[in-house]
Amino acid sequence: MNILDELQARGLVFQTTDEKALREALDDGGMVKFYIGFDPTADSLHLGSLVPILTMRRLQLAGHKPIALVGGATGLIGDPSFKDAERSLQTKETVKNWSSKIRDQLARFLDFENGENAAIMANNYDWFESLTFIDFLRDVGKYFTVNTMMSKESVKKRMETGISYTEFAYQIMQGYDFFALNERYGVTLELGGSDQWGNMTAGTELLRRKADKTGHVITLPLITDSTGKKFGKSEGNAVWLDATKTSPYEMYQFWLNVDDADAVRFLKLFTFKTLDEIAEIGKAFEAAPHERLAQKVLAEEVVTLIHGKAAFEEAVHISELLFAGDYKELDAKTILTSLKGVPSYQVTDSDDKNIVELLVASAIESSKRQAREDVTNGAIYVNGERVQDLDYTLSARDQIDGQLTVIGRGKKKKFVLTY
Ligand code: 545
Repeated sequence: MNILDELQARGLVFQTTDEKALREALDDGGMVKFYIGFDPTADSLHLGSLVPILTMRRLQLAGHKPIALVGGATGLIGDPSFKDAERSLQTKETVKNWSSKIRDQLARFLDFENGENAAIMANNYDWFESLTFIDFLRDVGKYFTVNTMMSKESVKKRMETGISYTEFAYQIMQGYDFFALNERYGVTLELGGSDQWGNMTAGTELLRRKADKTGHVITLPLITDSTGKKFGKSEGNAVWLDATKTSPYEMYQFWLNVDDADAVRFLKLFTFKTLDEIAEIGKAFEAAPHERLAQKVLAEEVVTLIHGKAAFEEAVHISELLFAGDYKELDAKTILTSLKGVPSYQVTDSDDKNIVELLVASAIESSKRQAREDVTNGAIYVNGERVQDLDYTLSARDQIDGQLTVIGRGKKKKFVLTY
């Protein structure tokens, strides 16, 4: 199976330029140099970038040469693709800072050392920095008609609400990158999400007109879940690749909680398990969906890929401690993430710290009588440990990281006291 068939079989191909030509290029035994661009619009990549990143790796494993491009210049301008409104400009300093963070993240997924097809890191600031406005308009702008530029989806959508000349020009910049990377490294293929089609074909057009060369494009589908929702958010927040923004434990939980209807499809998109292996997993999963085998494999594969084996094992360990209610072994941040949405009560200095009084003050119990009964019966847990003494007084040693105490009522109900 060649790489294009493999990508198609995994559901990774949305659209391509002339498929026959693309196939020939990828099949003729030679190495194809290809690129994907990432604009530094934040200080970290998130799950939305993962399919493109892993696809780069798949192509590299198949012998082709990846160029990971950080948009140090395009990040200063702002891609209007699939944005309803004009982006606000970041300072040059911020973009520079974010560029280096994105570069470091990308570097972890590709092999930059071994063999002829070792990956290359590039930044389009390198060629845009010295390109003057006059040269840009004369040597690049001449190849684009405003008519074609206006027909691109990214621009058309904004015709009613407005688009600045700055964002309007974005597609030419991305188009010029394809040309520049072709000149520098012989790049002949660009990949990107389906939102990037217009920008990418600006590049193949420029290559054809300015250099009489053929460039190819593959777009990847934008991932949605089975309910049609945009994928990659957990409770409305992006799932970041940076462990300080989304902990490996949170990411692990994200994958464990994937819908049954999505799990096998996601194995094809997000893991390096072979299609045969995935078919096997799929069979076992269908026979016993409640065991969540597909989600477990997904969580293990992706968390290990992004954060490493040790972090994956730690995430499993944390999950087990949380499941057992063993809060003493955990830190406050992890507990708070796992107990999002659980009712909480801010304890003040004037609160009586006796267990019965606190259960009532925090509204965990509706009356002292009920509170006493639950304590005596052994239904009340402080940080996972049963407290049956009606005179128990909460003190500093019950505060995890000086920040919180988890109160359990029965096996299931949880409350958080904060300080
Ligand atoms: C710039 C110059 C080029 C080629 C591409 C670009 C970037 C491109 C773009 N891409 C998106 C992006 O998102 C920010 C991620 C970092 C926080 O805007 N114009 O930079 C996404 N891209 C990956 C996929 C995408 C796309 O990085 O292409 O479709 C998401 O799946 O939205 O010469």
